[in-house]
Amino acid sequence: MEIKVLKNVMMKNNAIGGDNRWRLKQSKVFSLNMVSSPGAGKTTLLKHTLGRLTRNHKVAVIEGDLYTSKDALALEQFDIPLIQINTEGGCHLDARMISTAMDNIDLESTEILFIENVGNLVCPASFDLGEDKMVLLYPITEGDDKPSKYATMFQKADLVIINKVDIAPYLNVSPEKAAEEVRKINPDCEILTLSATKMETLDGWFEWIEKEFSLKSQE
Ligand SMILES: Nc1nc2c(ncn2[C@@H]2O[C@H](COP(=O)(O)OP(=O)(O)OP(=O)(O)O)[C@@H](O)[C@H]2O)c(=O)[nH]1
Ligand SMILES: [Mg+2]
Repeated sequence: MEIKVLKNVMMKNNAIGGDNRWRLKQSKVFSLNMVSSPGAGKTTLLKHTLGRLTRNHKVAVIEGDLYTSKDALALEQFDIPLIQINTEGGCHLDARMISTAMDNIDLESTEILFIENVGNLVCPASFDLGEDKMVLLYPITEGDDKPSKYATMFQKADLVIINKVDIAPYLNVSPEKAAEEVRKINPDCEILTLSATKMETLDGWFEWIEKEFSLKSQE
């Protein structure tokens, strides 16, 4: 009985996720769902990313958080559409929340939409939001053995960003080993290694966004 209820919830979410994807495609918006465990560096990376991308792209952001608006406030300096969703304890964003947020964004005037999901390495994997790409931030500070332990999230990711590599020398962890572990779980995803706090390490990330944005524009 419980399994049936859960199935219904997932089916409904996936249907709305499909609608979201169609709306985004109609408006030629390239969308990214940024997922990770808490504190992995999503907002830090977004801040640097907006600093660069808003020079030549029309960007919008949907911020997901349990209770606060801290992450949205961290991005307030940018003159962009910025929607905060509070899940009030919910461990993930769902497609309906994104649909409602999208109602408040002029999609025709948007090229790239970033969605920062709630910090959680399990639940967001099951909820399609309608995004084009799922980007998983994997901070090396959590250890280089996490991909097999949280396999679903790693399997679903289109891009895995191994973050906080500046701290790796101080811990008993290896970014190379972490990348090997990611490959074992998801041989097809792209992998980048960087420090979200260091602008000089972000070129590969910016190139990946431009490449994927350009592919989306040609669809
Ligand atoms: N040393 C170092 N610190 C980092 C790096 N990236 C993020 N941090 C720090 O990690 C902490 C958490 O970063 P956030 O950007 O808030 O992480 P988040 O994923 O948005 O966190 P939640 O939204 O709470 O899940 C902050 O103190 C950042 O300065 C990095 O590459 N290197
Ligand atoms: Mg954040």
